[in-house]
Amino acid sequence: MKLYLIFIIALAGVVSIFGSSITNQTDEKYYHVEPFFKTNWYKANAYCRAIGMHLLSISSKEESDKVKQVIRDLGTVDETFWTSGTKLGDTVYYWLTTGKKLLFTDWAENQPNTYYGGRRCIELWHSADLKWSNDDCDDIYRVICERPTNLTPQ
Ligand SMILES: [Ca+2]
Repeated sequence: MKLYLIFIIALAGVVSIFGSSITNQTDEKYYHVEPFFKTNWYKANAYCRAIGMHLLSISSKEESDKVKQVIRDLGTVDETFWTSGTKLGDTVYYWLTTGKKLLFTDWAENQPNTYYGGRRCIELWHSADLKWSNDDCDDIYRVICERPTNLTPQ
C-alpha cells in the first residue's frame, strides 16, 4: 500500500511538469487540461500521445460528471473541448482511444446534427453546459488529455 501511494505521488510529479494547476486526478484517471493552445481534433490526438496520454474519452455518467467538475474547478466553462469521439471512417460514433462505440452519451439538445456530411468529431460544447455536440474536426478547440492512474507515461 505504501509503495502504491509513493507510485501515485511520483506520477503526479511527472504530470505536474506540464502544469500542476491544470492537472487533476480522479480515482481512475489523470486529466491534463492543456492551458497554452487550442488546436484541431487531429492535432489534439497527436498532442496527447506526445505527452504519454490520450485525448479524452467518456464511458459513463459518473466519468462525465467528473470531467465536467474538473473543467468547472478550473474556471473554464466558457470553452469548448475536444474528446476522442468521432465517426471518421465509420458510420457510427466511437472513441478513437478505445475503438469502442459510445456506451454512454450526453448529447446536447438536437445533437448530433448534420451538415453536408461533416461534423464528425465530438466536443464538450460550452454553449450547452459541456454536453456533447458533433463538429468539424478541423475546428479549433481546447484539449483534455487523460491517462489511467495505474499506467506510467508511454
Ligand atoms: Ca453539432
